[in-house]
Amino acid sequence: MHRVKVTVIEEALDANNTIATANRADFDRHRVKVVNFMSAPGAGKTTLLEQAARLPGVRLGVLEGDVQGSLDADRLADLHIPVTQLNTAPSFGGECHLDANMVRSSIPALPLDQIDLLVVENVGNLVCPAEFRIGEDARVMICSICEGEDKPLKYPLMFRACELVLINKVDLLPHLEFDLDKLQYNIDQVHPGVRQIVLSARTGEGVEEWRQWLVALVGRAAAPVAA
Ligand SMILES: Nc1nc2c(ncn2[C@@H]2O[C@H](COP(=O)(O)OP(=O)(O)OP(=O)(O)O)[C@@H](O)[C@H]2O)c(=O)[nH]1
Ligand SMILES: [Mg+2]
Repeated sequence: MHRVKVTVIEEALDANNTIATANRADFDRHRVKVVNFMSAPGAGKTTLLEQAARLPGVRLGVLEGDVQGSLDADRLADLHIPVTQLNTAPSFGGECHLDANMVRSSIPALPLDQIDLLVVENVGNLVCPAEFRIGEDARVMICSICEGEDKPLKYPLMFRACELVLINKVDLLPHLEFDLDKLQYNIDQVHPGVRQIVLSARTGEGVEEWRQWLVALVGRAAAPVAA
């Protein structure tokens, strides 16, 4: 019985990967690089996308994933970022993450010929989004210092799944009992050597490094889709 359960989960993830590969083929055909942008709710995803509104030589588009509503999409549209809303309720049962099929359903609405970089803001959640590939070139997460130094140890998959970890809200360090070195050590424990950028969307500290990382991604040679 237990074995059947495991098989079903594996088949579901295989099916997701097959659709992710089809998504990636569509993105590659349009020469659009894709970032899967993940974090716990409120870590600063939309705020850091607002900071990426005008990247030199890069036309940014955003696919905004939320359970419901368009609050974040409205913020980005105010900055003239082309943004497409993807709500998981009601079409996808109010899921707490985006998967490849949900992203596939949005592709006809994306202006792929008018952008170079698509950032998919995933639903705020530190667990499930990391389990589903969507056809991205890179996965990036934010850990804000309000969440505690222990989060890499408690939610390791997200930290392992990403090639870049943004440590946000460091402007709040003087007001919190928070050990930044300990967080960085814990991140390195679960994902040795992963790139980390310490920043504050509030003060702008470190934000230029984040912007440059996005610009460099667009110039990166296409890599095969990871399984
Ligand atoms: N002090 C401080 N506040 C920040 C910083 N970055 C974001 N915030 C605030 O944190 C709150 C949440 O930021 P959002 O960008 O909406 O977070 P999010 O990850 O997009 O949230 P969801 O989409 O709901 O998961 C807002 O009130 C932001 O103004 C920062 O660097 N410092
Ligand atoms: Mg947001």
